[in-house]
Amino acid sequence: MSVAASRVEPEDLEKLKRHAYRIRRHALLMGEVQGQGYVGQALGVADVLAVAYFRHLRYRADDPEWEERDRFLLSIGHYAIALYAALIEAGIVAEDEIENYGSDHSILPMSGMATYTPGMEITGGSLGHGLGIGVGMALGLKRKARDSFVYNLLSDGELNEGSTWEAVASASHWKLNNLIAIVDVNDQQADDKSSTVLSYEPITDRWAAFGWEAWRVDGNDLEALVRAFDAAVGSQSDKPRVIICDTLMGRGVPLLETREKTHFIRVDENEWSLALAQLDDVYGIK
Ligand SMILES: Cc1ncc(C[n+]2csc(CCOP(=O)(O)OP(=O)(O)O)c2C)c(N)n1
Ligand SMILES: [Mg+2]
Repeated sequence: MSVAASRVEPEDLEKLKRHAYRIRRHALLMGEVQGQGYVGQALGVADVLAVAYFRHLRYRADDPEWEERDRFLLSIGHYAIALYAALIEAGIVAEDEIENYGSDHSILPMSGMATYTPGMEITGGSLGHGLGIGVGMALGLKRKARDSFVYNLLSDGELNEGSTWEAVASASHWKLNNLIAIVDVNDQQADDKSSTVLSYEPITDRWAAFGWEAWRVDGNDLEALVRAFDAAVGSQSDKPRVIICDTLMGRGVPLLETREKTHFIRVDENEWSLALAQLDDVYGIK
């Protein structure tokens, strides 16, 4: 679908850029606590999360269960570090929780769990269930005549799951125009490149054939993301919406962008400060 129409103000982009930088920084600081983790994914989706949390999502930082909030479902439990970084940036989780990341009794466990963390709507470690839960939530909200949106961030690996496609079919059947799927296409999964394990192209046409409005953008281009999100949220159609985001794992930290096999990374102790310095460099921060 075309996304050319909406105008993006330069000051809005600057604001989003700052949030995306800080989301990346929070994620690196959490990664450093454990010395390893799904940091590449967090850096990859930081721009997507910045646009979601700082342009569109309705929430109250001091009342994460506010009934009229939009729901953001993370089905990829291993991406929790990415969502924590956004929740910290949004003021839903306190910044000083960073130092407890992944430790026993922390509210920030390495895999996302709804009962542990404010703002974490679902427990998502078993892949392929987020969109199905999203369908149920979106249907429920419609039946209660609420105007909240349900977002689900899912991964290209989750497109291998039959349950995802059942949810895709159900969403258009029920005309869930309050459901917005966001697919992180980083062409990576645990064992290999996603496109090698099971090809997913033509990805936009596949979703469209199931009755979704579909946009595909460079998921590390804030302006393109803003246009796609604005179009998806603003559409008047009765269809569910999907924004397919091509992202680069490790984005913003050159030493991690170029690392082989980035699904789960270990970073040497002395490399964390280098990674933070590279991030500052990329953003022109002294
Ligand atoms: C149902 C299920 N099968 C397998 C796994 C093991 N697993 C954890 S992460 C992962 C990779 C999934 O692909 P993707 O989310 O695209 O990986 P990434 O982009 O983070 O490398 C797998 C297979 C799981 N958590 N749940
Ligand atoms: Mg992937």
